[in-house]
Amino acid sequence: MEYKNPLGVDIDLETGVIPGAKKLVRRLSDLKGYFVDEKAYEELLKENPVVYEVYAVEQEEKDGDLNFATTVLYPGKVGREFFFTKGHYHSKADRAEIYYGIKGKGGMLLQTPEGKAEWIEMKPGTVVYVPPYWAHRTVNTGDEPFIFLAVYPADAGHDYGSIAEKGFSKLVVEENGEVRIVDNPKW
Ligand code: S6P
Ligand code: ZN
Repeated sequence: MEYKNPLGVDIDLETGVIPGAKKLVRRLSDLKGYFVDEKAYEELLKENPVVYEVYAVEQEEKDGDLNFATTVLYPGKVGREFFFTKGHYHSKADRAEIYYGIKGKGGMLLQTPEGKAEWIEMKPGTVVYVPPYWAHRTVNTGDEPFIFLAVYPADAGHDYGSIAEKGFSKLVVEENGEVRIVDNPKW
């Protein structure tokens, strides 16, 4: 029997960086078609800001093993919609996930394949359980980076297809200085 080596790493709780992790950067240009206000999207695209970064420590895609990753989701809006991650189902749809809030303010939109949506607010210390079969997207509703840790099965995979096409049934927007969860007119 070959055993893997255990590993301990210290997440920088101010920046979300995991030393030695694989870094992924998502700019606004990677989120084409995701925001409802297309005019506001084209306008902000001139600056093409970084929307989020992911620091992932991933294993081979085998059942029983675990991956973990931090996400640093920057503050900002496209029109009235707050910056968010793409959002996905897991390719193995029955794989669950745990999120843990580290810094900043935001929340998670979750959705079943039938379109039933839930919004869960997150702050440092919040644990969110993502049950099997629910799509999940995080949203930064604050004015500083929203940083969190995700722990997920190594064989979960990411299925971005249907969210890229249809989005979520709800939008997270700012209305008169308040965070509101409203119906997605394009759903
Ligand atoms: C992986 C986990 C997170 C996200 C990350 C970026 O299962 O849910 O690490 O990958 O927050 O979001 P997305 O939707 O672009 O993968
Ligand atoms: Zn996931």
